Amino acid sequence: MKVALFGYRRSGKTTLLQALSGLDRTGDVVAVPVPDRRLDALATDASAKKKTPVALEISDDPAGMPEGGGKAEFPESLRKAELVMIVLREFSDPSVPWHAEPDPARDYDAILTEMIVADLERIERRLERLAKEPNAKKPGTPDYLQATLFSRLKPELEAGKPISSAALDDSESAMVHSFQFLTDKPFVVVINTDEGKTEATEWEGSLAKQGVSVVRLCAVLERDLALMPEEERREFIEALGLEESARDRLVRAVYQTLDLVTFYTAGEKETRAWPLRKGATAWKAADTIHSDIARGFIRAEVVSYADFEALGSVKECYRQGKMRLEGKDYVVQDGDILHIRHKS
Ligand SMILES: Nc1nc2c(ncn2[C@@H]2O[C@H](COP(=O)(O)OP(=O)(O)O)[C@@H](O)[C@H]2O)c(=O)[nH]1
Ligand SMILES: [Mg+2]
Repeated sequence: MKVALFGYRRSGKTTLLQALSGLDRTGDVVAVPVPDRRLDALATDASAKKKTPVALEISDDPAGMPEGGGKAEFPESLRKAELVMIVLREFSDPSVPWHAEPDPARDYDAILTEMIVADLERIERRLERLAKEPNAKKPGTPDYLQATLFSRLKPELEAGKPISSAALDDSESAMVHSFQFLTDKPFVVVINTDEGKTEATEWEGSLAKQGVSVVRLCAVLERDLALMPEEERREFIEALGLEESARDRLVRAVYQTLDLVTFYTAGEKETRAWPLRKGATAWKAADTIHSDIARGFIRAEVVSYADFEALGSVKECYRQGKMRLEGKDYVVQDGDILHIRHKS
């Protein structure tokens, strides 16, 4: 699960990455394990030697968007990411220079505009190439489809609309995805604010209505929390009247925005959590584990998490007939514990 941070310089991106990873020094890419109580319970039940949570691979943006104009540079890691976490600064701190009065809505618009311009340039370049391509004039060819699709997207971008808001069918989406456009990606917006400013603004509400999750946090506070020993941290979180750390809230926002569920494979050697697109089938789950397992797919043994929780162990679920055999097209449910029977 690749996630990229983006935002202005000094908006707190690197601090946020430290908060997420619990490391005071980070490289440009950090693996952030998703905290998962269900995985803990399953690993204990299986006496697992190894427990592997889902990991978000989060890349920093070392350059950052330049303040006060100047062309933004979009790193390769951002192009490759499945989701962009846009960090907006709201905290006021005279010791950290900033280009203007903090205004997350203004900065979001500026960032979105830069991304739209970058996508537009890409589309224009491609359309110029296609104009010289005889195939692009022959209906039914991939070049023709691309030329028609991109000609349709161009005015949308020119009107300031992100690609993600365009209505595309499956094959069009796939074509668009392969170009790694920036505004094709889902966003999670992080408002980096002063301690205790938890009240969402009207603007944030309107973003949420567009399907963009917004998380408010104070990156410096979260980083300090993340660097504390576990017990101390818990006391602190309680003392501050917080229910959960921002890391948990952010991970949830990413999961929601990407429309993911988690399924599990439970074993003594390894018990593992896997992310899967909501609505995906058992075959897709098998393919997530290994393409060989998908190729040899026979049946999926499925135990639902609710049954595991009620009976306390996977073995007991099997004993009491709570294991179901499902075929390739079974739609995997969040929390399902799968064992894929396959030909090798
Ligand atoms: N007061 C305050 N300072 C912050 C906060 N987040 C980051 N900073 C400070 O702002 C400066 C820039 O942060 P950094 O994470 O390096 O920003 P980046 O350029 O976006 O990576 C650092 O001195 C941070 O300590 C915050 O929530 N509150
Ligand atoms: Mg930085």
